[in-house]
Amino acid sequence: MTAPRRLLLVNGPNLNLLGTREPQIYGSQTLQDVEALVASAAAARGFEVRSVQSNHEGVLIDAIHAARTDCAGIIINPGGLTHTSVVLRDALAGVALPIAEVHISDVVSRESFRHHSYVADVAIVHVIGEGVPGYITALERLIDVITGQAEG
Ligand code: CA2
Repeated sequence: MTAPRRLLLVNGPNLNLLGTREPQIYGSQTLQDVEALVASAAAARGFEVRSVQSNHEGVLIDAIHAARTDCAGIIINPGGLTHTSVVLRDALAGVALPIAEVHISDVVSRESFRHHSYVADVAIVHVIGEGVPGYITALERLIDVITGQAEG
């Protein structure tokens, strides 16, 4: 069976507020902008994107499980769950798909509670502190991994 040319884009809690507050940290683009940018960049590489954002951990986990059967990889900004959630990490590890972890802000230069990621070691791609364009960097690197074009 050929691999599906579909990716799952996951945005975690509070990322529905993008573009409404804290533009100095998260920029002025909205979640809708992010989803459209990612879909457009993916289309240029021949992939489609299913996007989900939720403020509820279980909804995110169900979406990750569903990707197992029809997606080739997952791009995820887990929001604050990055620093707290073993269950989200277990879901990502459990689907055995290549994962790209994205953070808009430079978490390592912020509060110490943002320095640890439960997701980092189950992700193959990490893009941190590049703002919203970081989602595109993550997408390109993930597709390179999926299509075997990643540098060794
Ligand atoms: O930098 C990132 O992308 C984060 O994943 C964003 C999370 C934060 O908890 C992580 O440490 C780093 C927070 C998402 C909240 O997004 C907002 C956007 C606009 C206004 C308010 C919150």
